[in-house]
Amino acid sequence: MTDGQLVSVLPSERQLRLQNMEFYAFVHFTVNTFTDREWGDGTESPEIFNPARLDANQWVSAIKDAGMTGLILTCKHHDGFCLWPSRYTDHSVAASPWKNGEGDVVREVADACKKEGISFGVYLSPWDRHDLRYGSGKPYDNYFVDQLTELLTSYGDVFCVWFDGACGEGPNGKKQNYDWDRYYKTVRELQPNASISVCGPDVRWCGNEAGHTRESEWSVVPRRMADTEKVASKSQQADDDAFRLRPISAQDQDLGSREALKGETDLIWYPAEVNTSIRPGWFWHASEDDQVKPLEKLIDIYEKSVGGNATFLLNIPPTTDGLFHQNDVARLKELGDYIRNSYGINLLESCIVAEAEAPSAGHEIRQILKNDGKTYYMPKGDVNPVILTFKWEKPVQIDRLVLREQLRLSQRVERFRIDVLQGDSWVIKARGTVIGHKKIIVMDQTVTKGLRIVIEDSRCAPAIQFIGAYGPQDFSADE
Ligand code: FUL
Repeated sequence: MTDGQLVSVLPSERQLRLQNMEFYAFVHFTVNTFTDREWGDGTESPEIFNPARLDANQWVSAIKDAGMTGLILTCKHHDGFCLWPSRYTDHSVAASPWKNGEGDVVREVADACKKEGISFGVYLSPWDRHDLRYGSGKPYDNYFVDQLTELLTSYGDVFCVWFDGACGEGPNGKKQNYDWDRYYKTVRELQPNASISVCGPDVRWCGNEAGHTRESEWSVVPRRMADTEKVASKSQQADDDAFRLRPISAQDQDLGSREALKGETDLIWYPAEVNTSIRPGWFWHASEDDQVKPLEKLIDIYEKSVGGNATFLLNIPPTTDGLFHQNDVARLKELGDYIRNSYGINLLESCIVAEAEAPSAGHEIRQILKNDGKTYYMPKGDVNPVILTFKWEKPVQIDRLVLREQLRLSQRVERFRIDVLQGDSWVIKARGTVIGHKKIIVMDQTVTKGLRIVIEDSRCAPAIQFIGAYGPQDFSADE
């Protein structure tokens, strides 16, 4: 494919919106919380569900403190228990002692989100181990679509519908061939702004649940990455032969380089989401109260996911009380404080020189120092390398850089380097590959009076939307 063809693959508005949300919460809550299990088998009695102190405002306030922008609730997990009083089953909160069967967790969470300006999303597990219709074909599809319709029409705006591919039925288990097209049509009709994630066309599973990220995360990938049946089985072995191409897997390290795209004829914009839990399990277990991920680990995942051209979906499981545990709440606050403190003031706004070697076909260089999402610098003509130079009157201390591309012009940058001024010479400080929505570059603390971004390779001309430089200014040096 030519460079022109590669950069003609563009995100939809809903994909751009989701990518801009960057960091949002997963909340896993169901009967498993009360049985101390990760997967329920569908035989749990609704009698056990009684989160006496449930307070969705506490959840929302904690995720806000972390700097998150949305919350996706497991409205129904694999065990089939519904957190809302669904008209289509009696296996729900309506049959539980919680609020005498008058409660609705989905409503409480959706309302708490709305009040605080947090977007609300729903997880509805296709795999249902309770409902007898599962495995029957159309009758189950009807049930699933009815439930989806309830969720998408009764609780206000939904930013994301998260379809999980997990199914542990095994070879002798029930087999339900989901009518994905019908599910997608329902979502598009009822909530056109909602992203359909993972087993869906808008957002791609990153390939693991441990928070591992790729060095070079491309959003332009072969269309066959979105083959739902293969994503659903979480292994893409299926029949790649049919494509007469190398097999492709959600776990592959390289999904979008020129090399990886050789021979591909059909590409899509399909950005990655990194999903992991703040604890070892997705659901709450008292035994894991002291296993909340360390702050450094969460910072690392944040900087490599949000700062690695992916979104970050971090799970926090409420306890049997219906509250986030104090250890999780404290860690979320620490993470949010770190993000706010580290990426608050863009040191480049105070530079005295901000110049590009080539004139811009987009906006002036100073305009990309404000993170408004709209502007971009793009060199006029065929320029390589593309060099952007910044100088300060007095030395500054830098330990983090943020680069962003203008995604409305696709993902273009393939290789870049960062130089800093030491005395009168430019010294290479860091190297990187892709940028995409956001690249965070963590460097040793450097005191300098100059910074250079050198784009060494890109697909057509790069369109740089934002550059930020950050670091604590508590140093004493003349440089
Ligand atoms: C997996 C599920 O089996 C886990 O329980 C959890 O919901 C995770 C996010 O996805 O496929």
